Amino acid sequence: GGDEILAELREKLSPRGDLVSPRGRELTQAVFGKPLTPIEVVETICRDVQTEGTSALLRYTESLDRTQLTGETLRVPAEDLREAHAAADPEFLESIRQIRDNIAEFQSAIRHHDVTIEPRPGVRLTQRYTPMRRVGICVPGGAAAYPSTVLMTAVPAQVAGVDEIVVVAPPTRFGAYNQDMLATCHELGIKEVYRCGGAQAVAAMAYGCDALPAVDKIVGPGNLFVALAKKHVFGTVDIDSFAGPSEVIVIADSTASPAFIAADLLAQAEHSPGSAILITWDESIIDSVRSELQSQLAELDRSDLTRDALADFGALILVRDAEQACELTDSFAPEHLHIETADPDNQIARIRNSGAAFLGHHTPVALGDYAAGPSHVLPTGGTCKWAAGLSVNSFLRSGSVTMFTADATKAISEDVIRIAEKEGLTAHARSVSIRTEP
Ligand code: HSO
Ligand code: ZN
Repeated sequence: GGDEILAELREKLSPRGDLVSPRGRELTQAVFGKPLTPIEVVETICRDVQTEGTSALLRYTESLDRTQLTGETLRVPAEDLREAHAAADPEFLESIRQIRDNIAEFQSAIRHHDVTIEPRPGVRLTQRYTPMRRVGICVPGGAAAYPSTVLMTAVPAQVAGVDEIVVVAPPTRFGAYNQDMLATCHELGIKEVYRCGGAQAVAAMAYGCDALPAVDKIVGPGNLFVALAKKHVFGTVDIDSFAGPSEVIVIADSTASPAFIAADLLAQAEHSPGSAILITWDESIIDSVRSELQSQLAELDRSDLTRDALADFGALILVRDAEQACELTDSFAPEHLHIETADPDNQIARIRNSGAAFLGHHTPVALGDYAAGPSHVLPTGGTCKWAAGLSVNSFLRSGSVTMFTADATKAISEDVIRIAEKEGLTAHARSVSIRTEP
């Protein structure tokens, strides 16, 4: 049944921080002198960066990322950012500006605004939202360059009004040396870009060091080590959601195009690892999608990686009806949900859990990945049951503001004093009665 297939996929998709892989054994032996689990690696790195600061950050950048840097060369010089921007394809920059505007328009519209009520005369209660001062963005740089991730994280932070935005990317050609990524940073006015990644970059941003002052919140995707490090430093700083391998569930009926569906599944699998699941109640769709997958795979640049990801993390699931498709989807709680049916509004209304939903035959997830407006940094692994995707509101901290007049304090004083006395906190009671007793 669909339940078992999805449960098995969830299991396979959950990265294990407590196991030593054969490759991990070799690597950790070389760097740490003994085999360590990813969790132990992250704890060691975070502790060292917290106690030793910049020197530990540089040491791990050398031993893990094979790049020798100093306190000065860690940060990308302003002229490198300028040059990357000057050398960039003007059409690429035009697209970056257009997308920035799309993101900013949506994020401004959904920004929380202060709410004030006057529930009784003389009582003013406010919930106010103020931007965080300084935030750090992790940009991945392992398997591919992601200028889109800079847009999808930095623009919401800018709309929130964050004062200082820091970008860290590993010192690789897909990371901090990627000209498209640097040009994007410059276009957005980001001046602080550091050549470091992994747990050491997260630890540096959380605890701060001479070369990289601490931030208040760390966001953005990364590999297992980045994810575990963010979890480790949570509490010292805030973090966004836990991001593991990317996922999509496509729900389709007989009105869907098998060629479109196959293209959508392949786009997700291309992330490699990426999980692509089709759920349909139309048996013929399954066969035609399967053959479309075969023919389209051959045309792709990353066809080997994509084929492997499909084999490991893909599924074509036949269900009884739309009802069952919605139930299965809801319990899986996918990062991305694409409903390719005649009446997608009907199905989305019956699904509580999805990180980002895309409706209809003409709304591929890639629109959201690159340009629509909502951020593509989304909760994976079923965590959208309680976590939201990144947005402008992720960069606002909030607090309450209360003000009472003398009369209003008098009016509420009896209740306060009664409860304070129950708690045995007579000083609390007195701080009210001193104002109300003649
Ligand atoms: N689908 C990814 C985002 C992305 N896709 C970046 C292409 N580039 C996670 O939502
Ligand atoms: Zn994507």
